[in-house]
Amino acid sequence: MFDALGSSLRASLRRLTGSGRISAADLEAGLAEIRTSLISADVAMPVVAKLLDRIADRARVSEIVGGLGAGERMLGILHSALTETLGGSGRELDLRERPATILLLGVQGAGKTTTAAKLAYRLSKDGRRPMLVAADPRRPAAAEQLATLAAAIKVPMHREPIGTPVADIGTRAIAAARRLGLDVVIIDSSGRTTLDGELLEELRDLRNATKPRERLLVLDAATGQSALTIAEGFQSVAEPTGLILSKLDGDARGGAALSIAGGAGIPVVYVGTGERSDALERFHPERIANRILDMGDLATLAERVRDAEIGPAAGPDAEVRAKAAEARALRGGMTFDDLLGQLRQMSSLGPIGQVVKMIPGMGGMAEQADATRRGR
Ligand SMILES: Nc1nc2c(ncn2[C@@H]2O[C@H](COP(=O)(O)OP(=O)(O)OP(=O)(O)O)[C@@H](O)[C@H]2O)c(=O)[nH]1
Ligand SMILES: [Mg+2]
Repeated sequence: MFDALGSSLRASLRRLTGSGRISAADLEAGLAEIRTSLISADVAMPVVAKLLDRIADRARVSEIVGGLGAGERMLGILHSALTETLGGSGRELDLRERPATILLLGVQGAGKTTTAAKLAYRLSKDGRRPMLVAADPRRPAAAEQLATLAAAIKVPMHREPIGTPVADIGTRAIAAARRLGLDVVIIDSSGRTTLDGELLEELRDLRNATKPRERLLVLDAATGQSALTIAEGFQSVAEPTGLILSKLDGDARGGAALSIAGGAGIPVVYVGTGERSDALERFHPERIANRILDMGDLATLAERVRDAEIGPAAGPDAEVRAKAAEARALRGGMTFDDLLGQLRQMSSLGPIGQVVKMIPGMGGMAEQADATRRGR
């Protein structure tokens, strides 16, 4: 993800800052190039406009024109404009209630059920005790799918016979979670190809009965800008508190994430990057901006390493070692041993292409390697 957007933005930046000094005309030309990069990566027009305004304002304020060190400052400006457009400081889920209730919403096939399992897996790794709830009153297959996923990640699941009203499923599930001493209830609702009245009514019932503090709208990144229309459709009945962008692994150009995060007015809390239950990442706007600009994302890489090292096979001091490695990585002082340790863990970290790009400067190298392979 973000490959095409990242490489064309970086190319514009290199051309703009190659001479070390930027004239007013250079800046205009640079902004025009950045605009083209964004549009060809499929970033929605209002988001393009917002981003360019931010860049232009900051460039003027910092009097970048004519100054020395313009390259670094321009990179800094682009980075902070991207971070802000992607949602600023990001957002944590509010899980203070006991049990905390999370309702997952979305149109058919958006990735709700898969995401419900991913979220349960992540929360149980974080020391929570989640329960999954199948709240599709019509399709037996929906509950079956959730049951299979729940069994694989060893998380309890609540289901009721077909035809049970969703409000009853919700309230009984919460009561069961309380009885079992579970602290998070994740409700997987049913999807529909269109946002018809029946679906919206069902969601309203479910919301009224369960009063979920978190109502997370799952949007398929591959649907691009139409995801924004879907988000609007859910606004009146569910008032989503956060977005989860699924299938970001398929968003090669990277425009969808930027369009949705910058255009929906609802913070993105997680992104799905694959079909496996561990393919869910917290959405940190700043880290994503790092990745787009090939400044690496060592923080996310370090978290993945820690998650992998604290798996069941890890030794007693695994957490201590992982924390030390994380601290070194964040200071930029990753040692060869750390890197070696990480290479050994590679299979548990996810696809190697995704991992390599989190290392500063490696995104560009991966592109060069691709280009060489293709004989360019
Ligand atoms: N590559 C990839 N595939 C995903 C991701 N999230 C979900 N999928 C796939 O998308 C398809 C639909 O996912 P579901 O979780 O069943 O979607 P849903 O919203 O529950 O669908 P309905 O219940 O029918 O409305 C499945 O084949 C998933 O494996 C992701 O982050 N990456
Ligand atoms: Mg489903």
